[in-house]
Amino acid sequence: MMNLHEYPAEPFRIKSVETVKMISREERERVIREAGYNTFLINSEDVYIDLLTDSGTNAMSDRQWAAIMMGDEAYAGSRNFHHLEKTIQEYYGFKHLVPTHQGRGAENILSQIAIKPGQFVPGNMYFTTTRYHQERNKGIFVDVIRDEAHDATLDIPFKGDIDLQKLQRLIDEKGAENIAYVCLAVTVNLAGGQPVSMRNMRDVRELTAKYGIKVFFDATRCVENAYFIKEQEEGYSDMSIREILREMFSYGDGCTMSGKKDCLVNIGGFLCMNDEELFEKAKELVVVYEGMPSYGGMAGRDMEAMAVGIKESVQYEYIEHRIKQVRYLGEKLKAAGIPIVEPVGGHGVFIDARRFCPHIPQNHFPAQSLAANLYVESGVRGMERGIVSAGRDKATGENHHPKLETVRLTIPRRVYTYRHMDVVADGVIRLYANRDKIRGLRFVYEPKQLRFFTARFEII
Ligand code: PM9
Repeated sequence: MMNLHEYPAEPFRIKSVETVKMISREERERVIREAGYNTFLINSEDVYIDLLTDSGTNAMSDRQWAAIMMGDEAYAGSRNFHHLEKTIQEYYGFKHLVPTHQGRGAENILSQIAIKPGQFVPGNMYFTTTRYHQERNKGIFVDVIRDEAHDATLDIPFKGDIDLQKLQRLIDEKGAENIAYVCLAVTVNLAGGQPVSMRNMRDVRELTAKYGIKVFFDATRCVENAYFIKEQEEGYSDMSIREILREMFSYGDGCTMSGKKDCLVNIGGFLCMNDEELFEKAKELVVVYEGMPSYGGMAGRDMEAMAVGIKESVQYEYIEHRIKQVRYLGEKLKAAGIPIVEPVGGHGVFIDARRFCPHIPQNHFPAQSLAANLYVESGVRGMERGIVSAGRDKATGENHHPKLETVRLTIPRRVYTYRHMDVVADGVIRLYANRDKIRGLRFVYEPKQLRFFTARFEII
């Protein structure tokens, strides 16, 4: 039995609501067929509980909406830029800020200025857009996450850690001059939102410093990572989330950030760095791809809301509720025998499609089909995070075959209640009872880049 006292009530009151509706099962069957069995292609009006992503789906606070009215939309030198810059310096500790329209805008610029053709970019598991920009700039991504991260069944802390031996081996084999930088993601999205320990960050810093290799964080879910450190790593329980964040980022040279997640806003991102020369290069490119260095890809009002969001995100009550609400859904599913990635990570629960649908081979896209079937069963929209998301090897054209074949039920921040989580769990449990009826899929349209967004399928 789950102890409900472990799960704190929502640390907010609800001031504005958005009505959701459930369409009939027959309608959902039509909708998913017309969407080519890709949950990205469903209209949100046809979704009852939307767990596609935690990206840009945050509910902003009254203070953030008030900040929107404080937008200074000057083309140059907006006061909101200075507020955001100061907030990032204080809360994250990086010197320079380059605002972008979202995370991939920052990845685009960083990859262009920091990767020379043929250089290797070690990282703790790939992320779709991150690897895309690395490869587009002729970098070679190398996965140096610890092996355990690829095993859905292992319930151990800090599965996002970098394997230092793998990193050392790469440096020895390729030469430090052939490593562009280390990309250190906190948390690791595709491993199930798994955190990285402070100790590992410190060790990675120590190792790379010996060779003069830079470390860039993918800071997208850094606050969630900080919570896990406070909860689970020795020596950190008395430190504030804010202090933990500062220590984390002291082990890096900069970061890319999708503000649509842990900055609690709906749009925006940034690139940060301490190095003056790199900053000059980044500013030269931001005017090409985004906008003036003082707004990049964001409106003044959005920078203001982001500055407020960063401050709210480190409040303990907020982040404790956030992590525990996700855990609640995971524990409910586990108690019903549903195979999920363990332990439950920061931003969502990942259903293990290999064990849910053992009758469907990976080449027939079990997770893609499971996500489509869950939508029909319950009106809940999740997302495939498996072979379809992994795409093809650039050199050989063959499909990557990730060990993790999952459906991600991603929880937007401050949007849904525990009762919604109950409804989601009930839907998954019903589908599990009928799992043998789920069938594999094949492509009818496969885009060349980031195929998962717009691919279409049919039932085999
Ligand atoms: N993540 C997500 O749903 C949205 C795009 S993929 C459906 O998980 C990391 C760790 C991310 C991320 C986006 C980005 C890119 C970088 N790193 O979406 O461009 O999870 O703001 O950020 C998504 P943007």
